[in-house]
Amino acid sequence: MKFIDEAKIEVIAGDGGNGVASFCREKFRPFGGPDGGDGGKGGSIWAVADRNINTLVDYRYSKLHKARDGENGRGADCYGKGADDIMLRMPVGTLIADHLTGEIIADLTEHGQVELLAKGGEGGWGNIHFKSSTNRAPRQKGDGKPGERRELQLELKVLADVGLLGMPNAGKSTFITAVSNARPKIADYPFTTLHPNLGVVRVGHEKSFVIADIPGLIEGAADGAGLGVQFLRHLQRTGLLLHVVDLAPFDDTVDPVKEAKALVKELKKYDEALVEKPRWLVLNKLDVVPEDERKKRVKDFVKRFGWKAPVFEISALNRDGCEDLVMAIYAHLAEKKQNEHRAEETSMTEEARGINSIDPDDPRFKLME
Ligand SMILES: Nc1nc2c(ncn2[C@@H]2O[C@H](COP(=O)(O)OP(=O)(O)OP(=O)(O)O)[C@@H](O)[C@H]2O)c(=O)[nH]1
Ligand SMILES: [Mg+2]
Repeated sequence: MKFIDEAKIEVIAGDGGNGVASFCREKFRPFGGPDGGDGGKGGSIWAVADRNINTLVDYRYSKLHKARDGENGRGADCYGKGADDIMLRMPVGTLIADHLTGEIIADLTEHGQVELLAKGGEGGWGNIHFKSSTNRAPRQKGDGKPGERRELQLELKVLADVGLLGMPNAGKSTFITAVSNARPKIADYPFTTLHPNLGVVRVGHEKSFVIADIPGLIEGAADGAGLGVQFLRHLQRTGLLLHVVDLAPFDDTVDPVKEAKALVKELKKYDEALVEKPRWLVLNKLDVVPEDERKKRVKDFVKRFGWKAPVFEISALNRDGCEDLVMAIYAHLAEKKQNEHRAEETSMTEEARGINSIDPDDPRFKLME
């Protein structure tokens, strides 16, 4: 499932500093001549593609990016200081367009790619540049040029990193609402969610991931019961599944362990590869369980379900435990990504060094020894 993550930002490059008209006024140098320096250049704004950034969510928080103006020139041949450029780090895959004209300004396809978004204004000339044989005392000076200013539309096609699995009413949509920008419908009847929703979860500055909420599954789903398993295909490219379980069902004839086992069975029937994916257990609605019963209920569940891997206890409604879960997810995804990069880099350097192509029986190597 592809989903467009987008943000609108405004970039304002710095204006160039003004040049000055000034004359040398030193004792014993009565006609010292022009000595007005140039203005410094205004700061430019650039986009840099960075594979460590996953979404555009940070740009929804900071929309205006303004570089500083260059300093004005001064007398005594002093040039104004240029302002620093601003580098905006964006995910690889970001498409940057001019918001007003729709013109594509940049397509960030590779890690490290740098593109100019708004050019800083040039500084104006000081009067030293206007000196000529006919005009020894020029009073002209140039004003700094204004920096470019643009409204930009950023777009990124994202895939979900994490998928939510669970019976109807388990609280999947409540959870995605608690932790992300998605606002799906939530209600106390089954099959409230009829189509998948994606949400961007922001963990911190430049730290985010995407989570998918899909309709609930019930026993027999693989054979078409309920809404069927058609939506499971959206989870095939996610790196982690969260199995959300309602630990305090309203109807006390419902056994959460039986339901959880039924769900795993449907998952297996649909696709063994999904079952092999990292899957964490998320026990929800803990707020409804009396405090002195919680430990026992969780322990019983885990034992009867036969679960060893990570278990999280949360209340999606009042957000208890949600932050810890989100941090753990981010750490898991970041580690996975780092391992992938490491593997990629190792194979690239080996290729560059020709390691894979060295044949120890090659007579040339024997000669070199
Ligand atoms: N007390 C309590 N209620 C919760 C919690 N999480 C969800 N609920 C309630 O459970 C009901 C179902 O929540 P949803 O988030 O719609 O469940 P869902 O898993 O998305 O359900 P479907 O979309 O039908 O598959 C709603 O009435 C929620 O308010 C929780 O942590 N505590
Ligand atoms: Mg739902």
